[in-house]
Amino acid sequence: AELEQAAAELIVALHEVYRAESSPYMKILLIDDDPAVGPLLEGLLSEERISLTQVLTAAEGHEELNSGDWSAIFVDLILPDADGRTLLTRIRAAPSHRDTPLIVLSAKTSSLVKNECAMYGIDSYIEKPIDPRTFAVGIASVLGRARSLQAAAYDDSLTGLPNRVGFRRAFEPLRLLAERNGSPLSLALLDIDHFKRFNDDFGHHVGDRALVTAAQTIKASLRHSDLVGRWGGEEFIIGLPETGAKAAVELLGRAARALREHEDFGAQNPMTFSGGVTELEPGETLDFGLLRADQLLYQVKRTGRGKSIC
Ligand code: GH3
Ligand code: MG
Ligand code: MG
Ligand code: MG
Repeated sequence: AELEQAAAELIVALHEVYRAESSPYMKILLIDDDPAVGPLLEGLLSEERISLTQVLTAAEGHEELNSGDWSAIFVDLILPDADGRTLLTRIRAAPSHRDTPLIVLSAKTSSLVKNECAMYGIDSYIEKPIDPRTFAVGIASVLGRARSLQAAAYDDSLTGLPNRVGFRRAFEPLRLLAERNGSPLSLALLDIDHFKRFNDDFGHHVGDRALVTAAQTIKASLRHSDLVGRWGGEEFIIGLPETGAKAAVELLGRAARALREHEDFGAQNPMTFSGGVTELEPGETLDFGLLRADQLLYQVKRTGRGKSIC
């Protein structure tokens, strides 16, 4: 029992690591010949999870642009070897930086210059000397956008659950751990029943909200150590560590009941799902398990829906 407890704690810790990793860590590039600006920005952004790289010339800036996937870029207009505006053109021309939040820092206050910068598609123009309060206001929304651009890579924006990429990433350590400990690991693929009808009856907007409710309800009725993701439209995927297929089916029964009894749906419009559950054999990959889970799910759909089988 003590071992089981330790294993459960380890799995929860792994989830925490995943969450910490996927809560976006921002890499910011600062191209500015004033060495004091870097530490100043770092101080002002101390609440954010960032790493800041400062280069002092346009030439170095060019190099960094090629090498890094930056979350946001700050450019000073007056650089020793070039006009910063040539950098702006270059940044927006690069496919990888077309949407990257771009902020100009400059002592130039002429509206002519500001308008020109606006045409390059910059997100914010901050005058030097940097006033901390103006900076905070100007930068909050820009960094918010940088953060959500990054979060989009791993999390589904509607439900907040890991998306396909996020699930794959978080599932891998669970799989390796189960393999090493020789402990069971189950995989479930769920699909909401007749969801098209739900949309047709209530509209897409209500449908979206129902998906969020379904995601939250399913997640809340499982264990902290279970990993729940959104696999596609109205499909969810679940990794259940320390759980054999039969036990996983029982747990899904609990989730199904919670959904059935949820006040948002009720007896008139019960929300049900069908599920395919399989236990991964040691050495089996996620995709291999998915194949089986998908076949089982199809079988449930064909034979009446509303339950999970293994
Ligand atoms: P079945 O029981 O066979 O799964 O029936 P179904 O209607 O759920 O299956 P189908 O795959 O035919 O349709 C899935 C529906 O889910 C269609 C699509 O409009 C809806 N859907 C998928 N993603 C979303 C979403 O993000 N929001 C909303 N509102 N609907 C979605
Ligand atoms: Mg300068
Ligand atoms: Mg479907
Ligand atoms: Mg469906």
